[in-house]
Amino acid sequence: MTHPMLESASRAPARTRARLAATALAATTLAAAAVVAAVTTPASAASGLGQLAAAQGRYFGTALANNHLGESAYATVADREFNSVTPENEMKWDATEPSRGSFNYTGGDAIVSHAQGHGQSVRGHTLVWHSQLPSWVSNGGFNAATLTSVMQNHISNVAGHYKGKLYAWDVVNEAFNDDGTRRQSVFQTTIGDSYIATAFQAARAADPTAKLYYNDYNIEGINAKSTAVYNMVKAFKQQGVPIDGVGLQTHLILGQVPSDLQANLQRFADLGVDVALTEVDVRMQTPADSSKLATQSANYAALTKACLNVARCVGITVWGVTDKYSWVPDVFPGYGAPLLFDDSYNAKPAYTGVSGALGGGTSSPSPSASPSSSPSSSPTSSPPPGRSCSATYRKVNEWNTGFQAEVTVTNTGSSSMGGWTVSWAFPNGQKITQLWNGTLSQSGANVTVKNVSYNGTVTPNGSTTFGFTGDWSGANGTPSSVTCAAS
Ligand code: 9MR
Repeated sequence: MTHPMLESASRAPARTRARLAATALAATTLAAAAVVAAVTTPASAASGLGQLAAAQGRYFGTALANNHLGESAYATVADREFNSVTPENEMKWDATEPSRGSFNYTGGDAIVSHAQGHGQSVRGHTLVWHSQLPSWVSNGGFNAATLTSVMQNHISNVAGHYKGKLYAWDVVNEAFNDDGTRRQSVFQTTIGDSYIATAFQAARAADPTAKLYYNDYNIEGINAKSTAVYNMVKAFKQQGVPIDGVGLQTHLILGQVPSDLQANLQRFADLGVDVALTEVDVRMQTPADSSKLATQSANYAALTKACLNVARCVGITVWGVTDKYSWVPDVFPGYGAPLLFDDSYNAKPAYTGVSGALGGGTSSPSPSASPSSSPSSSPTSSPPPGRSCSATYRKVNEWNTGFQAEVTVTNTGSSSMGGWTVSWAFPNGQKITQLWNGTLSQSGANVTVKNVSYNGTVTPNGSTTFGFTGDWSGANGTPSSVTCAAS
């Protein structure tokens, strides 16, 4: 399988655009973000792909660019479909520390605030990378000790600024060559191999709750590069270097989903780390046609299934909301159309490929996604003999004012149950905003969730899971007791 290196073409146009976004558009971005916040419902969790993924205990995210949030179609699709976002450029070194010791969080803060207002968790991207690195770092002529402290200072400031607000950080990005050797970045040539472990230690110290990821491209299949990353992660786990996950960027070419993607995800997971597909796109030679779009749909379905088949594959992020703003045509002339929505924000066949793989229907999204219904609860009676169940509550994710949790219902009885009712009281006034795989009724702190038609029947020792997103403030404690009644 050949995956041309991303460096094979100039990134100059994209860089120019990124710089524009960071400077000239900064003021309009803020104004645009304010307008968006004013006209959308705050704290509405994503529907669409995000909701489907959440029902599978995963997230489905997108790269988000501040300078497009003022375009209503862009924001509408982003907020309807995705429950995780990655700032496309706003948290990179050139944006956050353009000159030594001078930090700018304008773009990153706007993304985080938008995400918090729309029930989306945030993957921070990225702390240490050879690209979009200001020349005061790359050409600074620092010795090893000074560059180490420059790097630690950058991490402690940036990760410290977002402490507690991010789900994850891509701590180090793209540190390997395709042949498995280390990329000769300024960090590598000045500090040596140890800079990666040092970066992870600094990130953990700055934000103890963010999941810390190593992130790279062309590591989706089992090859020299992914094996080099695998060996590093294995050594880190043995040495106690704090690493929580590996991000496989997944910038693919049409028809080239590695056949060993799932096996590769699994081998990383078996080291004791989470894995995620972090920057997915599937580029094709333009113009697109129906046959290429059908192949692309199958490719997206395959990579989605590969993730779902690996328990520690926590989520998938596509690298952009719409083909219109993809980085691909700038860097690979003649290629494009790599995402789930076309230039006019119509869902492409790839969208239904993903939604079908996530267990949803194969229809295109409707403009108004319907929230879950809230029927009233009916009184519970004694369970029939031999029928009993238990329920366990697990917080999956938490951000500033929102959270996601799941409850697993297990049949602890000796006969099949035909339905279940789970109840608890929230200790801190939490409020469920959206629930899937169950019917909800919440009155004050008291929550009751009943099965829906398709998951009421559970065989002995079998289990089923429902999930939800909610709002919290002050504290977000776990309910002290979660009861389950079988019928
Ligand atoms: O999509 C990003 C684009 O807007 C920037 O101009 C470019 C600069 O290198 O970076 C793009 O995102 C990259 C990501 O941060 C890391 N992996 C490769 C992505 C595509 O180049």
